Order: sequence, then structure tokens, then C-alpha cells
Amino acid sequence: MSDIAHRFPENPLLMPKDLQSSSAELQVISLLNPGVFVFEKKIWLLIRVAEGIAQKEGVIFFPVINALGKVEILELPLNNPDLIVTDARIVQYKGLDYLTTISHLRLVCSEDGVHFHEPEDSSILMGSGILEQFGIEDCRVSKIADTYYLTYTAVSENGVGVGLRMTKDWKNFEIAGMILPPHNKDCAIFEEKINGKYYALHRPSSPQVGGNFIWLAESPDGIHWGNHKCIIKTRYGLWDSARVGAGAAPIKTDQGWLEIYHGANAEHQYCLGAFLMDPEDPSKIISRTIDPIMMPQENYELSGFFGYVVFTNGHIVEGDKLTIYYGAADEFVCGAYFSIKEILSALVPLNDNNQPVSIPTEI
Ligand code: MAN
Repeated sequence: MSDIAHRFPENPLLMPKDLQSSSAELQVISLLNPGVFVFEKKIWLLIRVAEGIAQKEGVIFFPVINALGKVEILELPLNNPDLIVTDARIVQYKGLDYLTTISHLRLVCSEDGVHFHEPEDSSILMGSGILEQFGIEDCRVSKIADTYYLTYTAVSENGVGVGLRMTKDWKNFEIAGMILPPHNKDCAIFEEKINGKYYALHRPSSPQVGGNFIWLAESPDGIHWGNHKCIIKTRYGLWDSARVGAGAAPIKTDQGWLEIYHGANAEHQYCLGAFLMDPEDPSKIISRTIDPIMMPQENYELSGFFGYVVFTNGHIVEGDKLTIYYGAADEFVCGAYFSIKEILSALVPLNDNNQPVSIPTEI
């Protein structure tokens, strides 16, 4: 099966060897899931840089940030009966979860949207404090008036939540702290207020009753969020049966707010889909794609740190052209473009129960 994405022939645009590690003891394992924005007439990616430790036989090393803000390396023998390492991303030890890598956010820029470089004086965003001990990940960048809102995943032994920092100049950052507590990630703030209120998509998880669904929240100030509503659920038997999560800020179209989202099945295979929200009340879902608009198919998407993954949380819109930057196989940064019209025509209308409206057959 093919999809409707037009991948850049230059993919992967960035791979781990393209950036230096943040310290001598760490090595860059993956570059992935960039937030995207335009600043001073250039295209910028705020990339998640996942770093780890060179492994030795029979031992597992994993990094954490300690109370002093320094990276500390933890070490355990692989034959330890209390250790579970069945997923490349996670270490479970004595009932506690750790990550095999620790992520920070790094800026690269480009004039043509294809060739990116890291300016010498650019800021590096590291996790800070006990809620970001295992790093910060997958940042969405939303520009409202002259302020960039950075919503990212903050990971620590306390859980996975959404952190917010704000900047106007990409040099000075205001830290708003954790705006949505665990378990929550994939938060994208709308780039315009609707009827005087800020809106955001986010993805809490409810492990026993409920699931990994996309929710909508409102805010008077872009920092304090309430009136949460569950708007998009996983679909049994489809490619997005296990979890769904928002991509970047919704795109304003003449038909409503268009959102590109990721969905995964129980085998952790990640594809992209789309849904459309009512222009005046984004809690009303007008339509949703049934098949993925993009699914892993190139080698760099099928194999890497964690294969069979396409994941986006950043894009640029120019008329009908939507350019997404995406993480492939949790290891590489790639680019692809879509026609917004083509995505809109792949959407299937939903009824009030969020079920596809059946198309009447002609008699
Ligand atoms: C999941 C994956 C990882 C990520 C952790 C914490 O396991 O998305 O890539 O590091 O969650 O966010």
C-alpha cells in the first residue's frame, strides 16, 4: 500500500553523526521528532537529540540527570533478574522505569528547508529540575503574536508530563513549568485564540479504563488549562488501535482546523492520519481519515533505533503545500510534503457519535 506523502529525495536530512554530543561521556544515538518554526526568515528545527552510553557486553548503562543538574551514568549487570529490557527505549528495574537514552533539544536552521546546520551561538535546551531528570522530548512550537510557546514531554521517575517554556528571541526563555501532569504528552497549542480563548490538544493516558486518546483543553492565558474534552479515540482493528497523539499546531483551513496526528497499533508501528475540527468549536470533529496518509515504507523508516515509525510534531504551511519534518525509525530527521487539498479530500465525515457517515448507495 502506498501513501499520499511526497518524501524529500534528500532523506534522511539529519542523522546522529551530524551533531556533536552534549558531553564527552555521551554519544548521540538518535535525532528525531523536531518542532518547526520560522524565525528571521529561516526555517528552524528544534530537534530531539537522544544520547546514550557506549554499551559493554553483559552490562547496561543508562543516563539520568542528577539533583545537581549533571548527567550521571547508572550501571546494571544484564543478568540481573530484576531487570527488564525488552523495548529498546525503556529499562525497567525493580518496578521502576528508566529510559535507555536521555534527550535534550537542539536548534538547527536552513535557508532552503533541506540543508540544515547548527549555528555556533544557538541555545541548547536541557532538562532541568526533578520533573525533567530523564530529559525533554518531542517539542511542538506554536507562535502566538510575537511569542513562541514550546510544549514538550518532560520525563522523570515521577512520570511523563507536558512542560512549557516561552521565548520571543530564542535566547531568553521563560520557564512555565509542568502545565499538564503525568501521564501526558503530545501537546500542541493552537496558533490563534478562538472566541477569546487559547486551545490545545494533548494526550493523557488512562491505563485501565479508557486509553491513549487525544483531548482538547481551553485556557485564558496559554498556561493554565481546563475544560478538558476527549475528542479522538483509538480505533479497534485499525492502524491507530493502541494510541493516538497530536502532531504540531492545527492548520487553519477554510473548512476548519486540520490536524495531522500519529497513531500506533499494539506492535508500536507508527503512521500518520488527519482529522478536521469545527472552526468555531474545535471539540466538534467534522471528519477523519480512515487509512494512514503516511506509513513507514522507506528503509530509513523501517529500520533504525526503533523501526517502523513515522512521527511528526512540526511543519510549515505555504498555501496548499504542507511540509512536515518527521522522525523516522526514532533515529533520523526527514522531510515530506503533502497537498492540503489532497488530505482534506481523504477525510471521511463523522456523525455525532464520531462514527463515519455511511455513503448512501444509489438505487
Ligand atoms: C515512549 C517513547 C520514547 C520516549 C518515552 C518517554 O516510550 O515515546 O521514545 O522516550 O515514551 O516519553
